[in-house]
Amino acid sequence: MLRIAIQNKGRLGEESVGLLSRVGIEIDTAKRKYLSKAINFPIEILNVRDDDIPGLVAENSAQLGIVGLNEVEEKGAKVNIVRNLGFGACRLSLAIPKREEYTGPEYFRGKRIATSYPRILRRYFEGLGIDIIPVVISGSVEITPSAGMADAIFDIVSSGGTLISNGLKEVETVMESQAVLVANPSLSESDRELLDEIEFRIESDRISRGMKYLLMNIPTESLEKAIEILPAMRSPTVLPLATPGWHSLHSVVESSQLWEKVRQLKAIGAEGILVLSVDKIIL
Ligand code: PRT
Ligand code: ZN
Repeated sequence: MLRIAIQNKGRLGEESVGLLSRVGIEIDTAKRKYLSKAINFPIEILNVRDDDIPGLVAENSAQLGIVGLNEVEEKGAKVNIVRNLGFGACRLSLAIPKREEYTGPEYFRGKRIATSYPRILRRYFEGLGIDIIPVVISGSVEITPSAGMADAIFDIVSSGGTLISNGLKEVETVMESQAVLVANPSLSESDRELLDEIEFRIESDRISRGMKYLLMNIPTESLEKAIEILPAMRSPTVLPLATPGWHSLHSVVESSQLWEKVRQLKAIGAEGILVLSVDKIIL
């Protein structure tokens, strides 16, 4: 049976369950156990700490996993990165006390840098030929400079609020990260087929999330202009209304462009505009 490892709680847990549910892999969240079977897809869900996911997938205890790219890189696990999943975005950055003057990466020569990501940190400075002193710590990295335990930190940043409230400033971004779907490199034929199906569904979900379905009535003389405003997947659907001189127009637009398109359509006489969410788009 194909098995997918996801974070049991934390920042990625809920989003991982949400993504699986949107692609038709439902888990009974009321009784989320260490190992549970999906209700409607031949897959088992393994709920674990995020640190364990790269290793479990590399050892084939789970064939798939959802985990931050930062964890995959740090563990150096032999897994295939199948795709980005568009959530859990963050970066791994170097930060120093804000009163310090930053002079470029040379600043860090001989400095103590606290981190939970020693492997990525070492690799970065080895690449630059700069010797540093890693101070490995598993949590609360941001307090180490003020506690006199380190001169700088190398940690995950998303909004940057934690750095600011600890009197630190971000000076180098070493890596961008987000949640990724990972797979064991030697999947069986049947697991490969299931992964293809999951990937196909994730892609449909991704496309549809940024789209809205638009329906409106449009005066027939404005039809051509309306079709120019709305570049649909092939072309918009146009249906004559019972009232002469009017048509109904259906199309799909990117959410980010919705209000601009609505403004343009109203300007050419569109009426009764309906905006609907798109559940899935299968191209
Ligand atoms: O218990 P378990 O080991 O499973 O969880 P964990 O505590 O190790 O991980 P968790 O749940 O905190 O994070 C899981 C993954 O979420 C990380 O590996 C990243 O890929 C991703 N992620 C995204 C983040 C953040 N954003 C983030 N902001 N992980 C941690 N943070 C921390 C950051 O270090 C800072 O201390 O959140 C704090 C707030 O960040 P700011 O910059 O918004 O203030
Ligand atoms: Zn963790």
